[in-house]
Amino acid sequence: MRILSGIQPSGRPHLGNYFGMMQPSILLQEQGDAFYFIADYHALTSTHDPEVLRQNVRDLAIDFLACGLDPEKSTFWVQSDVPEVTELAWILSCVTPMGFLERCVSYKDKIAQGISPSHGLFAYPVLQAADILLFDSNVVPVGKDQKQHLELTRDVASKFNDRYGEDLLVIPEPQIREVAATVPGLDGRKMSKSYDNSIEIFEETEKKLRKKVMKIVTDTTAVEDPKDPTDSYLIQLYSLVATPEEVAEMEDSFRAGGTGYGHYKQQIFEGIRDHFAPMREKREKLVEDSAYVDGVLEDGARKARAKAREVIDRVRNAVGC
Ligand code: AQP
Repeated sequence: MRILSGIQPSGRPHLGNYFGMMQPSILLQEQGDAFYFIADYHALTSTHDPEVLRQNVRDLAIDFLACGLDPEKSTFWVQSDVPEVTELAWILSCVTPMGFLERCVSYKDKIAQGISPSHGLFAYPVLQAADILLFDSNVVPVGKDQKQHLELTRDVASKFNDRYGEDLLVIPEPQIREVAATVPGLDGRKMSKSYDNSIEIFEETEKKLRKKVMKIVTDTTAVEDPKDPTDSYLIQLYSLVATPEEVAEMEDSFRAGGTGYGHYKQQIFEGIRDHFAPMREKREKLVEDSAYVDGVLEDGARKARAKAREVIDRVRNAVGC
């Protein structure tokens, strides 16, 4: 089973990125042939400063390794080090009906946020399809926001196979974990780097982390009144870092009343701080060892490229190029 996923170096990773994609990817590296990459070509749609992009790529590589990505078990590379992906993206573009892309909500979302409507932003899901199909991927761990893009990938692969030959491209399955399908941000919308509502997994200081957690929106129920734990952002965030027993205790306390939201936020802050403490320690060591990080990415690119060549040769042969 090949597992594949990617993450954009468009800023520091947050709880949504971690619980939606990084943590499941790390867990899955025990169960199959794991392929993970840093999507720098994708980040070009929003990050236009080359120095910032380079720094983000390096930081994200360190973050992912600190969180438990094991280069002995996973192939880990930077997207642009395997340029065959852009070749496949073009070939797939030629089988992708415009209607598929016009339906994608993420493009409309980004435009609404004020990102300039480039062709890259519009065609982004085709590059994403190429990312996945270039490696014969079977399983793709992602957050719920990527569900539509995964469906598009499957549809594009089917179109390609219908036109050029059955079984040429492997049809992948998304894997979306219920508990972290959409991690809420400070304002209750999806946590996102571009909504300015995120809690980074490695906030600079404990004080900053606490301050952010204290900003999570809540309703105006008085301290003494019972509170509804259903659909509470606080419960959703706590579930990510607490045991089921601890979550049940918080839910009971909500229903009983007599405790203010500030108290729950303090528990969430401590849960996040403790969850990431060992990773933060590992990160500090990795920051000092850039030769190791470079070596991991170079090695990963070599392995990923060998697989990519196999698939691109098969595809070129099929289309007549
Ligand atoms: N809030 C979230 N809940 C669950 N999963 C999430 N992911 C992102 N936000 C949440 C998952 O993280 C993976 C990598 O995402 P990405 O950085 O490549 O792009 P994104 O989905 O667009 O994440 P952001 O933070 O919203 O980035 P910007 O603002 O740059 O667009 C994906 O698997 C995603 O599902």
